[in-house]
Amino acid sequence: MAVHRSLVIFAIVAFMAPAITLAMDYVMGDDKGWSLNVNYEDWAEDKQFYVGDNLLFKYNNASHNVYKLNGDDFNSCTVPSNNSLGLFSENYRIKFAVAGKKWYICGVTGHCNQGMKLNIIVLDSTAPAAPPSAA
Ligand SMILES: *[C@@H]1O[C@H](CO)[C@@H](O)[C@H](O)[C@H]1NC(C)=O
Ligand SMILES: *[C@@H]1O[C@H](CO)[C@@H](O)[C@H](O)[C@H]1NC(C)=O
Ligand SMILES: [Cu+2]
Repeated sequence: MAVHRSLVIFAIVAFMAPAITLAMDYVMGDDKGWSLNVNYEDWAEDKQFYVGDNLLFKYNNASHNVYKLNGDDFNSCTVPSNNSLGLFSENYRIKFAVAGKKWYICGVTGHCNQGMKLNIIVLDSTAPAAPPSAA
């Protein structure tokens, strides 16, 4: 029956659509980079991050750095004492490997409290999209 055939095709397209989404490259703060006086909550607000996407931190490493934290340390702006958790190279590119919440701050004294912090949720790109509403 024709109806069934078109439903099947629609279902296949809906199923495959997320899989063909291309990985995105994001630059933290766009042309402002990773620095003071940028609102990273605003920057992230209209973006949806997926596994496989890249996030590039561009900064002068004489002035800034990047630490990936857990949620508690993020909320209190606690810089880990373990230096090996920090990223100190300029132009640091992070590729999201697993879905979930991610927390990043600058570990220079006071910078996290002044807004150098980003809290995002990375979604699994292979998860099925929301079911289409019945036509
Ligand atoms: C510091 O972090 C690294 C990477 O997670 C880990 O391998 C190492 O054991 C940690 N060192 C201390 C003293 O916690
Ligand atoms: C700053 O970044 C450069 C280039 O990535 C690197 O060679 C240098 O060691 C870094 N400096 C510090 C203080 O980590
Ligand atoms: Cu900083």
